Amino acid sequence: MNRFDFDLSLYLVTDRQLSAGRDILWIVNEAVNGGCTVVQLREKHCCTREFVELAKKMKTMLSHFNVPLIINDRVDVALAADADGVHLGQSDMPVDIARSILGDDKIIGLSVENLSDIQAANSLDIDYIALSPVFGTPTKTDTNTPFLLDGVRKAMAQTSLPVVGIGGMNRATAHDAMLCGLDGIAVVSDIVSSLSPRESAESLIRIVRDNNGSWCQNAWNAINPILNRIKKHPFLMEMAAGTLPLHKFTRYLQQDRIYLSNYSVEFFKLAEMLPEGEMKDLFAQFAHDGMEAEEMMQNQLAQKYGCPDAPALQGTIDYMNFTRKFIDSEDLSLSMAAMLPCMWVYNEVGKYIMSIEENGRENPYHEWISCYSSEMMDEGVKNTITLVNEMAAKESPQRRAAMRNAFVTATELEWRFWDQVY
Ligand code: TZP
Ligand code: MG
Repeated sequence: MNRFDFDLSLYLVTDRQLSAGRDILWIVNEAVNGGCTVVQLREKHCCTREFVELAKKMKTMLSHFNVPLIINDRVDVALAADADGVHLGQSDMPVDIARSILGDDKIIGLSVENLSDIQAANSLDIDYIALSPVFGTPTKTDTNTPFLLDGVRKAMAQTSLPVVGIGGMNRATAHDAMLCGLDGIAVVSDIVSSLSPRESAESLIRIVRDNNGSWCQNAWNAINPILNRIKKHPFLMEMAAGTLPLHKFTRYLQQDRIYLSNYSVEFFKLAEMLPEGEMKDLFAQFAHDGMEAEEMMQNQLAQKYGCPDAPALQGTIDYMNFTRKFIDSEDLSLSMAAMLPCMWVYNEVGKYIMSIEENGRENPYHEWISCYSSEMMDEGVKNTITLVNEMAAKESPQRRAAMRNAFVTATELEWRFWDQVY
């Protein structure tokens, strides 16, 4: 079992009380045959000896399926049974201590109950987080305020860790929960109390697989709050209305010229890194055409409004350093994820402003708006999305989460880029 590559899609959490007197090993066996990808043994009342015995049997059984066994709360039991990891809550053993006891090869998962838990979790040596609870549930009543779907969406933008949702995850709710971008769902009652745990797991995994969305779709969902902030930024609103003071626009143009000269170099490096094939050709073509169109538009506007050279502002420097780090490390997937917002968000913003633009061609910033909303940009972004989705599909859930984080951070830097010149 590789700590950095396991599938969180359907995460079963056991519960003896809710199993209607049936053997837990039987339930788990059925559930795994039905498609569960992770099992957490959660025993709140049984004695340590029985817990260890059960964990050992379960570990043996699950190893035939290559499904990891996670032990709830008890680091000692996890070690005794050579389980694949532990799951800790906010009041369980601190993660750093658990890590020092378990070593570097075991999985550690952590329940997070709010956004500040997530912030804290981001700097811990853990492998996934569980949003707890997504919905209120009779299975566990001593929980914090539920995240609900909106909270899940927000949470997805706040972390580079893989994320499962727990609490009220079942065949009725899984669809909507997955569309919030979760990497998987953790389920108790809908499996363990089911007449057929196997059929229940089969239905659940189908819902998860059908709705786990493309990487790009999930990443796009995660930036939704930032994108809304960008669209409402006075710089862009005034640009759409044609009332943006010229000196603010030229300040932007100065920064964008600096940024673009760096971006175009990186863009071509990206194209070079791609494996030979149709996608590489399409991407290289877009790199060439896109950059040419942007440069032309910039020169046109610079001629019209003047644009003397200016030093780079901090937001420009930070953004350039952020993408450079990935490009220099030649990590193709992370580089793509970090470079994508610049084209995708601009294209989105271009189309949005075009739809609300006043005075059309009379708008002093019309060239800018039409450049980013052009069909060529649209097409290029679409092809890049396909390419990134193909790349992400080959990556582990952990790497996909890191890509999502790069994408979100780059989008935040986009916001700051506009904000710094306003
Ligand atoms: N942690 C947060 S909610 C919960 C746990 C263990 C129980 C989830 O149970 P169910 O039956 O899937 O809602
Ligand atoms: Mg606990």
